[in-house]
Amino acid sequence: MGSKDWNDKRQGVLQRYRQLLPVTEHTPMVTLGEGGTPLVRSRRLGPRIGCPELYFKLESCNPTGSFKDRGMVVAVAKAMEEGHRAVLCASTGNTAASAAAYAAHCGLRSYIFIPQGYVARGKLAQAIAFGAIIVALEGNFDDALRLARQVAATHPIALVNSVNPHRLEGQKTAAFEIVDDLGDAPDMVFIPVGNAGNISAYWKGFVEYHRLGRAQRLPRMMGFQAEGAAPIVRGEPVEDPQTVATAIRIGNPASWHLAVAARDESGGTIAAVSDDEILQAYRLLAQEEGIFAEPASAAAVAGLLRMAEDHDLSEQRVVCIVTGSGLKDPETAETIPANIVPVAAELWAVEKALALV
Ligand code: AN7
Repeated sequence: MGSKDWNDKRQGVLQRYRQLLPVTEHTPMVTLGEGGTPLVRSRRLGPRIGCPELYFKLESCNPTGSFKDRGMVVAVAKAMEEGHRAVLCASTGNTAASAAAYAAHCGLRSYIFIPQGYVARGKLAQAIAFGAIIVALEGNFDDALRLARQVAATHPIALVNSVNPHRLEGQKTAAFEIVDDLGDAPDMVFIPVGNAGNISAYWKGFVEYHRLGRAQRLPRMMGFQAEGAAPIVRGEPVEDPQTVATAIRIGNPASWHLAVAARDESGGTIAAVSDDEILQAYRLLAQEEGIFAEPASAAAVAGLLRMAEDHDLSEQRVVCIVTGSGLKDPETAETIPANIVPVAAELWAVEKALALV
């Protein structure tokens, strides 16, 4: 890899892909270093499940620890270009953390609507640190999004949820990077589905690169919802969605139709995985690969593990999207039985505790 390539990856999403984004001469070229995330080849999990060519796209390496930064940098830059002084979003946590970060970077106010009691601690910590005004609603994400849309419709505040098309534009750049790294699109992309924006954005990105001739083929989009929050799988909104993966605790996704189109046009699937499968995948990913993902991201890995049981993946090039960092959600990590041994601060005691003597 030459030094030019190295620089490219650190330019930020707006600069690196400006030709394929809604960038004008008036767009502020903002960046916190988003994008250019690693595509890491599996060393243990892939070979073990009969999928020797498995990669993880580490979106957890973005500035606020999730893929949201790719779309947020575009949405916030366009909000500034349009003269807005404030941004607003509903969020299960990651969108909030990202909106608050880019708003702080640009000197905008940020308003964040969250479902009270259902946002992981790390995400809330970020929103607080970035100085967002946080509205904790007695309702779920779907209530928060409904109210955010109503407020943005009647006040001069930019709505930066993925119903804002600039968000999906930014997020599609992750698909560009995968093709840039592999030289072509993979056979399958495994990805968690919540509000259904990201699966739609990836598909848009792959299709655009294919049209431009930068990819020779298109992947199958394999999306996964949590069983207790699986409206697309059931074919109807879920009134009271529940899952350990709070990021995707969403009952009525805004990009429902786009996600179904991505599934059908790509010949893929959208299926549900249980919380037990999510937590098992969460642990495996950490302990077999050294990748600490949040539970929502593990839903995609859970989907892959299940598919590997009755499908031949030996000739398939597979990419699994690690959408957010495990550090976001320390409560879930603390459910894993820990190897913590209390020992006196003496050499003999340490050696004894480790069974070395
Ligand atoms: C880690 O932050 O909806 O299907 O408000 O945080 O595009 O919604 C987060 C979603 C997957 C699902 N993985 O993506 C929010 C929010 C993580 C996430 C998803 C989310 P979409």
